[in-house]
Amino acid sequence: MQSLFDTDGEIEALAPGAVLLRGRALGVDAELLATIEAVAQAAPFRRMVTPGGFEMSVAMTNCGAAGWITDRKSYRYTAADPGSGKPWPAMPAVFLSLARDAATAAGFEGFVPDACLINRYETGARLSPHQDRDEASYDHPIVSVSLGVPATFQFGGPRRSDPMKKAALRHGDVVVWGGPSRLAHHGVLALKSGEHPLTGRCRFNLTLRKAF
Ligand code: MD3
Ligand code: FE
Repeated sequence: MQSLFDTDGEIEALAPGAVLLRGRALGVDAELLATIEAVAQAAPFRRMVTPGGFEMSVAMTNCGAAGWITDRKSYRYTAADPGSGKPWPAMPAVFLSLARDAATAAGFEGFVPDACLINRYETGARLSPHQDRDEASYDHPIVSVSLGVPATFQFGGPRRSDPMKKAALRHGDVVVWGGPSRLAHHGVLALKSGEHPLTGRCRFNLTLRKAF
């Protein structure tokens, strides 16, 4: 049902090359969450350590041919889960088709991600501003899907000193970042206490990329 006040279905340009597709994942939200649970059974969520020695507040796992990790050595993509030595779980078809459809809607045709980082935020978890620079090429967009408790996202430009804007990312929102926005600095403010019927007190974010 559509009310005057909801914004689901709207398409908003956040910046050149950055497109917010409000509520785009709502039709498959339960399927995405069940799939996250299945991935996490094979490759559990864990809080990784940065090269600087800090434990991240966001818990992470991956699926697809490539998975993003950090440890004392570096930030990088690996074909295997360092926790188990086994390949990351395969990229689920529902992730692949959502990413491709969203990229097409944003003007990036033919996007085929090989990596999906799954972030799990509990109350207080945050991601400080950074660039996504560990991929082999920056010619492909990145698709992100938000599920559960809403978060405030911040994004700037290619320079750390560029001013940052804020946007609320709610359950079902999809953002596509490509072209001139591909190397924008971005982060997520500390998750506020909240509850969502499908995720409890958590927020999940899928980040679909072409890494290799
Ligand atoms: C802007 N994740 O995992 S997704 C990350 O909500 C990450 O968990 C955030 O940043 C999250 O690296 C934000 C939105 C996003 C993803 C990639 C981008 C924004 C981006 C790449 C370039 C510019
Ligand atoms: Fe990022």
